[in-house]
Amino acid sequence: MIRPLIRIRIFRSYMLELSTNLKAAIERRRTFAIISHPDAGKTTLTEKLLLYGGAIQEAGAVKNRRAERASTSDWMELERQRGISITSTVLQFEYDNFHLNLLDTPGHHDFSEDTYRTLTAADNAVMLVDAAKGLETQTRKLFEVCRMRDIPIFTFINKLDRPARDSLELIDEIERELGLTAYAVTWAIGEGETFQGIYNRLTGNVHLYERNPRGRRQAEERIVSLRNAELESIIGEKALRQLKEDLEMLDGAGANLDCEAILKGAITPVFFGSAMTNFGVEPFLEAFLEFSAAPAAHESSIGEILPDYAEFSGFVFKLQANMDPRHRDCLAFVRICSGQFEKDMTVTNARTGKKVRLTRPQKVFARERESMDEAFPGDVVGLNNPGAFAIGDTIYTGKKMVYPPIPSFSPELFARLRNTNTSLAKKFQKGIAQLEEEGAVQILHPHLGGGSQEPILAAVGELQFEVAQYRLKTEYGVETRLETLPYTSARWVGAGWDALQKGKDLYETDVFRDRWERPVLLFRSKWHQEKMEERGAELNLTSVGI
Ligand SMILES: Nc1nc2c(ncn2[C@@H]2O[C@H](COP(=O)(O)OP(=O)(O)OP(=O)(O)O)[C@@H](O)[C@H]2O)c(=O)[nH]1
Ligand SMILES: [Mg+2]
Repeated sequence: MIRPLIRIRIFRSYMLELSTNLKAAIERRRTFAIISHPDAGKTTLTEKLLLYGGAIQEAGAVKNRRAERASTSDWMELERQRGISITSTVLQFEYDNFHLNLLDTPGHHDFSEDTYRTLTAADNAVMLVDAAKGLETQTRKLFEVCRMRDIPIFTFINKLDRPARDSLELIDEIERELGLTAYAVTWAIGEGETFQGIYNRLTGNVHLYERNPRGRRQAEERIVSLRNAELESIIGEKALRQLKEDLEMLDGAGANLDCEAILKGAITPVFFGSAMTNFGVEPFLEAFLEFSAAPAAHESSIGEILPDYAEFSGFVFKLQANMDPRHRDCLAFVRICSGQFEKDMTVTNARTGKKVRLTRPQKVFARERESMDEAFPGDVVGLNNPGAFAIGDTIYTGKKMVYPPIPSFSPELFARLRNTNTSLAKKFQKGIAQLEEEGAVQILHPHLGGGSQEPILAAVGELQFEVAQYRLKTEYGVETRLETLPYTSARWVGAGWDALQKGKDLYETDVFRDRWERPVLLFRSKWHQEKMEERGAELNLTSVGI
């Protein structure tokens, strides 16, 4: 029999050990999203980071030729056919005693809602820039989202193996257009045909690489100090002269690599390289781990929640069904914000107030998953509890709390989907409900009135319709026909149904319900929308449902 005092001591030392474990686990975690305009090379860089992290033995290509391995993160068949990312992907891997959660996002504007949701789960962003193109529209927009959250932003200037714009000019463009200081951590030696490697300003070393077919394996690397007298004969007199001139300019610019400023997102460390040939990938990863933010505090309804808060909490930022054709289930992706996560733990869903036992948590690696027993703040876990979760849900133990909602986008395109085979009505409905739940597309239901009572699809971009049709066909076996509708915008009625029913003239506006039974008005022109906003101030119209 253990005496009470000793029991308390044992309990205290057990709690102390738990909190020390938690702190150490948090320190080891880095959670980051890769963002940019389409085609800058996010999925390719993701693949190479996995290669250097030892998570894959051979890197696949985005547009794989026959018999060639496909990239890990573009797992969906349509992504592989098109060579673009459609949905964000979660990948976990280890590197040098760090535990990384990488989120590869789609760059295409039509999928930006998915990208924005995924960004809420990231503590750091890696912004890719195509060296030939410089900053592009989507990159600028996504940068602004990161800036609003003040997260550290690392810039990787990619595709140096192809003709590129002047490096100093690119740095200048980032500083001018994004209004932040850019500090070049690595610098390209040559470009296009003459791209030989990079210089690392942190170590004073030159990294020279050998190319291998599409960079399937780690690049053979030779590291030489800038001070080594043989460097000139290795890289050539012209390249060395250019490098020294550039470095003088950079040093003259006088910026410092201030850790605090990086963590606040005021300085972006810049790296040059080529994800395809693996040049500069490892020096980038090493510096990223040194300067990036570990999981930090999150705002909540009960104040700031620190990651080492003893109670578990997290939020659902993504749902995805049918990733594994053998299971055909739906996974909820949860970003853990505080406390230790354990298999079989019981949490409360703040939206429904229901308790849920998390019996089958999964570690996610693109479409692959494996069961897991524990996870820590910063980690993304996959939960398989059918119907229990919606995007934006907060789950917690202990005191009731809610994390801020995840913003949704205002749809601008509307269409009706017709099921061409009525005997498949059930499957069609199931598929539509699933796409709605995932937020792959929004579904609106007509409210009373004459005309068709069929639900309609609402999207930010055309490609969302295409993906919906494709997924209905491949995942549910339902062929559909798309009929576009003449609406141009939607507004949610913040004041609710009562206000709407007080007999306002709706000026040819149609009334719909969203999945949460909230009233939505669809307009046939900007003019109609503005007129309604002007005359119906008491309806409190908003561009998204809140
Ligand atoms: N030459 C060259 N091509 C590259 C490099 N990195 C990526 N690419 C190619 O650029 C194309 C787009 O690459 P992705 O990795 O799919 O780009 P992404 O940013 O993931 O594109 P989305 O996800 O669709 O926004 C592919 O054909 C890649 O092979 C590079 O370093 N050099
Ligand atoms: Mg991609």
